[in-house]
Amino acid sequence: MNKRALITGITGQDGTYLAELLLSKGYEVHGIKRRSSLINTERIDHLYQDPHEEQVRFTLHYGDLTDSTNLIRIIQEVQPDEIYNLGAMSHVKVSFDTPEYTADVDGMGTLRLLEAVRILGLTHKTRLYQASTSELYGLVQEVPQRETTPFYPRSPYAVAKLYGYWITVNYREAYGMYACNGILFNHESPLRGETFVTRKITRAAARIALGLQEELYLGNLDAKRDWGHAKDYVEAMWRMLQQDKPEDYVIATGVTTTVREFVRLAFAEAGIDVLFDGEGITERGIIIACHKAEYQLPIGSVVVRIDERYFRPTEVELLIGDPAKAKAQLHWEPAYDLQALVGEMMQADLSLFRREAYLRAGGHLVHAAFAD
Ligand code: NDP
Ligand code: GDR
Repeated sequence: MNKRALITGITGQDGTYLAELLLSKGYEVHGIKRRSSLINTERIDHLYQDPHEEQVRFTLHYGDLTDSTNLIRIIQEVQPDEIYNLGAMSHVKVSFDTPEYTADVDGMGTLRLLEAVRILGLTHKTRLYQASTSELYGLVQEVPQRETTPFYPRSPYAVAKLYGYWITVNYREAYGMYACNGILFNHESPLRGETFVTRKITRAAARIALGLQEELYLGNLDAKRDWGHAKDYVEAMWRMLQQDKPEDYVIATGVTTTVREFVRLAFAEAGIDVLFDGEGITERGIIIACHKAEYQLPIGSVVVRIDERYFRPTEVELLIGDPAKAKAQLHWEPAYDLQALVGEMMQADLSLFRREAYLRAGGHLVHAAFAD
């Protein structure tokens, strides 16, 4: 019999790559999607299977991590071998605006899932993966950060995820559940949400190169992140649930890069060389060369400006992970380095916005794509 997996957050970046991976391994995949006024399944539409066909291996259920009766019903119906809890209000800056909701979904939501498994008597059948995060490390205590590094969360998001982390450990210890935390460092891809910094940058670099936009507004350019590719990271999630014994693992590349450097790399992929003038809060990124951009931009044009709105009340300045445990025990190795990641994201956004440029040139499009 094929294994059966249930994924919360299946409509997100990681949910999509994980569903693809599990389907390729022969799993029957069930996902929880939220009801929304507009269709929110764009990332997974290519996986859709008509429920009227025979041997359907991909099924979506309406649900929400704030609704425990819904979770209990779905888990009872699906009887999953594995649950991947990827659903979350995942934007750190937005969590300062919606702290209570974030705690409910990211913290209590994890508890609701674990309790559902326990209430249904599935603690010895169902394995659970919890999407923990490098944001738990917050204010730097030790570098590189590893499984034993103390946590010091710096946002409502990270505090909610801290609860999710410990309640997962507690259910493992109290009830003998196979439950693991993946402490994943930032991972990106062409499917990354448009308001996370990497995708915001690659979208803007592509649009500026194509003459669709003039400037990009960012916050803290000095923040350092350990960026990997989501495709590599979902492989690690799966491996964590295939071991003899449940444990928690750091998943990272071990390389850290500033936001400023990510901007340079992305624009360079579009043929635009950018120099920053280094004036702190008024810092600007200026074009110093424009070789292969499709729209010729004058040398000296300002393409990056700082907007204080994008700074966080408390920031996580430096993240760099040590994935030694995952490499040794899970035999996990990332296939992508940063250059390959930026290259793939830029190619995807350039081809996406070439379509917009074409429609605009023909007078068929009047409004711009918006991502703040
Ligand atoms: P996304 O923001 O792309 O996806 C989040 C998913 O959660 C979406 O499917 C979203 O649904 C769903 N969701 C949001 N609120 C609820 C809710 N109340 N009930 C049920 N589902 C909900 O995140 P990623 O794919 O990037 O991340 C996956 C998980 O991993 C998240 O938990 C995130 O916090 C965590 N994480 C991510 C890292 C990263 O760098 N990407 C690093 C470390 C941890 P909808 O599409 O309807 O909005
Ligand atoms: P992060 O990702 O907060 O690390 O959380 P994000 O891409 O939002 O920020 C990374 C860094 O870039 C700085 N920054 C900006 N960020 C955004 N979003 N927009 C800007 O304009 C901007 N300018 C500078 C930020 O201050 C920050 O330092 C992500 C999410 O996926 C979480 O769910 C996950 O847990 C962590 O990664 C690991």
